[in-house]
Amino acid sequence: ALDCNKCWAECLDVAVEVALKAGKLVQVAAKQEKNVSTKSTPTDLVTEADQQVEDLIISTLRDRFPSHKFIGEEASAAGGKCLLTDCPTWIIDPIDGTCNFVHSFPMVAVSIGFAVNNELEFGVIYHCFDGTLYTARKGHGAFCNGIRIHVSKEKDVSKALILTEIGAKRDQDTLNIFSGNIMKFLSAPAHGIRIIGSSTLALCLIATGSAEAYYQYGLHCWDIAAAAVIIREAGGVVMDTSGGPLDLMSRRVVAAGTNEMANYIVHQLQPINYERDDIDQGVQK
Ligand code: 2AM
Ligand code: CA
Ligand code: CA
Ligand code: CA
Repeated sequence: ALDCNKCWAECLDVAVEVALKAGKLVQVAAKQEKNVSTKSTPTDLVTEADQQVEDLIISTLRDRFPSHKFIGEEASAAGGKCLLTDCPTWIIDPIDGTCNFVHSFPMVAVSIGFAVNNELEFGVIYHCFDGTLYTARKGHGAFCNGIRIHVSKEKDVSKALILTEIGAKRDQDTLNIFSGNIMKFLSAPAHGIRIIGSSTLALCLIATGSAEAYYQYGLHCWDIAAAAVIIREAGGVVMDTSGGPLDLMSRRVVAAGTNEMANYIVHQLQPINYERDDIDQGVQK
C-alpha cells in the first residue's frame, strides 16, 4: 500500500485551518440571537448555527478531498446509518455543547476526527470560547496550542476528579443509572465529579491531566473520534465501558490517564447497552 504518512499530515494541516475557520463562525453566532429547536428529545437542542458550521466544514473539506467520506452530526440527522469503512473518513461535530452554546456557558467546541482503514489517524478540537486548540496525530504526540500535553498519572480513585455527561435523554432508566453510577459508586471515593456539557472538551481535560477519568453512555462517534486520538497520544487510555477495546459506534466510553484508573471505573459502572439500531443519526455520503 502507498505510504500516505505525508498525505495524512497534510490533511491534519487542513483540519486545523478548517477548525479555526469554523470556530470563528461559532464565535460570531454566539453573539447573535439564536434560532433554537429540538431534535430527539425536548432537551436535545439544535440551532441554525450547528447546520451552518457543519456545512462550512464539510464543503471546505470536500472541495479539498473529493474522494473522502464524511460523517457529520447534522448531515446525519437526515437518516441512514453511521458507517465507518476503510476509506479516508472525516468524523465531525460542528458544535459540541449546543446546550452550552444556547446558554452562553463557555464550553463549546468544534471537533474534527479522521480515520483510515477503520483506525483513527488524527483529531483536532477547537475550544471556541477561549481559543484553545487541541491536536494529535497517531504516533506524533498530543498538543494544546502547539505545546505537548500529558495525562494524569494518578492510579488511585481517592485522588481523582471524574468527569461525565448526562446527555439529552431524561427517561427513568437513564436517570436511575446515571444517578446510581455517580451517587453510589463514584462520588464517594473521588475528590470530585464534574459535568461540563461538552464531551469533546471533557475528554481534552483528560488529555491535559486536569481530570483523571471520564465515562459516558449515549455519546456518538463524532463526540469521541478526535478526542480518542488526543487522549491516546497524551499517554492515556480510551476503552469501552466493558473494559474491551473502544468501538466508535458503541455509544459508550471510558477514558483515563492510567489503565488502573480506567479499570476501576469500568468495574464500578452499571452497564447500559445501546443497540446499534439506537444510532438514530449518521449517514455515509
Ligand atoms: P452536542 O452538543 O454536540 O449535541 C454529552 O452531554 C454530549 O451529548 C454533549 O457533548 C452534547 O453534544 C450532547 N447533548 C445533547 N443534548 C444535550 C443536553 N441537553 N445537555 C448536554 N449535552 C447534550
Ligand atoms: Ca446535537
Ligand atoms: Ca456532541
Ligand atoms: Ca453537535
